[in-house]
Amino acid sequence: PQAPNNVKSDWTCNMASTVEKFRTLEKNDIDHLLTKNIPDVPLFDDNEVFETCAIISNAATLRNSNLGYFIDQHDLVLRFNNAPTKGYEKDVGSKTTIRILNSQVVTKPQFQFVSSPLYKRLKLLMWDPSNYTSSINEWIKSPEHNFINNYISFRKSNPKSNFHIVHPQYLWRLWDYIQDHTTAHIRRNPPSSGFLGLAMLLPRCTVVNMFEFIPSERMTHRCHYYHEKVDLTCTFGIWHPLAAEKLLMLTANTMPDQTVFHTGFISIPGYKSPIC
Ligand code: NCC
Repeated sequence: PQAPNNVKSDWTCNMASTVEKFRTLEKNDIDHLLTKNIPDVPLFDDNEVFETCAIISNAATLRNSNLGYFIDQHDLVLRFNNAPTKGYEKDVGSKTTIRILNSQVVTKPQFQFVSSPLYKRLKLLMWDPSNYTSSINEWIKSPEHNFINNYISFRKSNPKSNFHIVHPQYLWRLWDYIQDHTTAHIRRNPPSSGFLGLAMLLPRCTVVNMFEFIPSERMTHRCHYYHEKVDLTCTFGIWHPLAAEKLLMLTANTMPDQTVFHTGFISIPGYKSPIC
């Protein structure tokens, strides 16, 4: 993958200067067993930067894309939730540097979070939504999904794991950013894991390639590349402001239509790009 060097993207550079700095929960944010179990090391060291980053959506349009080899060439690969690579390598690759998990995946028994090999030997970042105006104290008393016991069990059985939690108020600063840059009124629900991934990586990557966030010609009514379930809301959103997120992503894209709609990825210059 190549980093674009001659295209100006006002949107990305604007986001760099206006969105609040990516923020995870820290030990001293609140005195609680949860924060005591947060790793001493940060999710990324300040000097941990990457030339090329790939964000792999869970979209069904990845099936038969043949993008696996190209995805694995990136310096960092971000995946979401319980999306598998085994058996899908040809289309989605096999490398995973980091996974972003929503709190359902950490909490619900069906995901077997604490025991599954899917969540070992990589960086992990999870998020759970608070109310727009909630304090940390209010949120931690009644999270949307009660992930706290599983977080602590996982950390105790994998003490070397680099597993952080998004500061819940950061999610709302990202939501503010989306609403401020969208003409339509969007529902007050946090951004999807995909948009969070973009905001997390823009400061660390020269270029961020995002796979099947803008649906390609392989468009289908199915939800995920690893499942047969039909659900168009996975692609266009019902709870998350997905359509607004995708339009912002497309605005920042530097790739030609052939790449976006035929090959299946967009490319967004990161803050490390010389153009910002
Ligand atoms: O589906 P999900 O999303 O895990 O997908 C991860 C990210 O990929 C992008 N995506 C996904 C499917 C699709 N057809 N098009 C896409 O563009 C989105 O950017 C999405 O964020 C999530 O964001 O965490 C989400 O998680 C699922 C679900 O909890 C997990 O897959 C675990 O089963 C949510 N679905 C439900 O709760 C039913 C989804 O709303 C958001």
